[in-house]
Amino acid sequence: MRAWQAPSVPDVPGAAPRPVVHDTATGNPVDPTQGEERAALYVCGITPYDATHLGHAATYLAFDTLGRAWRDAGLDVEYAQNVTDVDDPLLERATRDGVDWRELAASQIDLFRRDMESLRILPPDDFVAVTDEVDRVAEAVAFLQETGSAYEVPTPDAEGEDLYFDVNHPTDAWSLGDESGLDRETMLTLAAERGGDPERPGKRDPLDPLLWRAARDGEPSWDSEIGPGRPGWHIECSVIAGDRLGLPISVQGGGSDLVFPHHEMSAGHAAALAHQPLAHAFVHTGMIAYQGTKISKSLGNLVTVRGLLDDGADPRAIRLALLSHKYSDDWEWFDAELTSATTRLATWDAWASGASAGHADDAADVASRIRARVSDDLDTPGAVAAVDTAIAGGTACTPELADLIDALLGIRLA
Ligand code: 5CA
Ligand code: ZN
Repeated sequence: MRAWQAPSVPDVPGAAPRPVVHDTATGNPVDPTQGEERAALYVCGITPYDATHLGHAATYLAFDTLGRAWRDAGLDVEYAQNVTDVDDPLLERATRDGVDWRELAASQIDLFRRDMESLRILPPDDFVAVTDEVDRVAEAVAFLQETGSAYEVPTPDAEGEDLYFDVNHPTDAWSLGDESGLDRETMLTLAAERGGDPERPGKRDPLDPLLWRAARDGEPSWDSEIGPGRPGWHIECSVIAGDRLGLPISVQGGGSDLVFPHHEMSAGHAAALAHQPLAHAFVHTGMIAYQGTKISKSLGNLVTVRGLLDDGADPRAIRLALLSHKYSDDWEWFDAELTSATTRLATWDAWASGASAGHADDAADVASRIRARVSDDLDTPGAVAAVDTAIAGGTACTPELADLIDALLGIRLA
């Protein structure tokens, strides 16, 4: 599927250090490329049933920053992102609003593209709709069934049977808990909250996730070698990541709400399919809250990128507001965030346009400092502070320094 238009990224002379990121699975900082020249990134994409909110924006901005840091370090980056364009929340919203689910998805994907473009987020090389990959998912599920990792659960309300993944079937590259490190009780709670169905009768283990949902009346379905139905959630990401990037990838990314069950189970599926770990690192962004609770389409406490832009916000200020927080922290959005980012941006713009004279000798040191901060687990607040300090200390903004700020922070100063 078409992604969105790429922003220009200046090539900046000099070398940046290779980025190190925090891996959720081990709890350690790692170079997820393991010294290779190629970095393969998969980020879990949207379920397109409502507008892009600031939580989404912050998540895609964090991985945009990682992509920029890798490029600045001279690596070849390959990036794939899915769109969950058939799943329960989307179908439920379409039914509630009396619209066709395909039209709802198409319109929200379009909005997402526009928002990503406004924020100058680097597009993925492969932007993949799950509805375009149904055959591949069915093929993978058939393989899992043949090799003993998938099994049927009696499904009286469908013609065929739903298929589930057996989390206890041995694989050589994964066992339950490897990615999330959670205890079983927490897993059960999270599975119930995040799209799982631990109460469903007939499963071998309550934690076993759905791989394939047999066709029901009134639900979309596709004919396939395993009968008519539609993909489960986690398998889509395992299949798309493996097909587009090859396993193991460098980074599997998404918000921390995906640590369990989504990334845990995606890793389990990948291991059962390919005898490979899904990723060298699992990188998670914190959850952004608004009015005291996590921003969520289902909760409805949305601050959308579109809404802020329509109210006149400079997209660079939205970007700067988000970059002023550490990607992995949970934090709360206050309307004042935008006000202070707008003020900061005006100061930066005036500085870059040479409004105040300064000394250029240490501009290169400032550039090194920004590079060092970003490559250290994407410390964008540190990079923002480095610019603030440079301005306060009377450093002039050279064209090279402005280019570096653009290349790494994605902000083109006036
Ligand atoms: N389609 C699935 C992933 S395969 C999905 O989670 N879609 S989503 O639309 O619900 O979320 C898209 C991305 O935004 C995910 O990476 C999710 O972890 C992240 N996200 C959702 N809410 C927030 C939030 N409040 N703060 C930060 N990131 C968030
Ligand atoms: Zn995903």
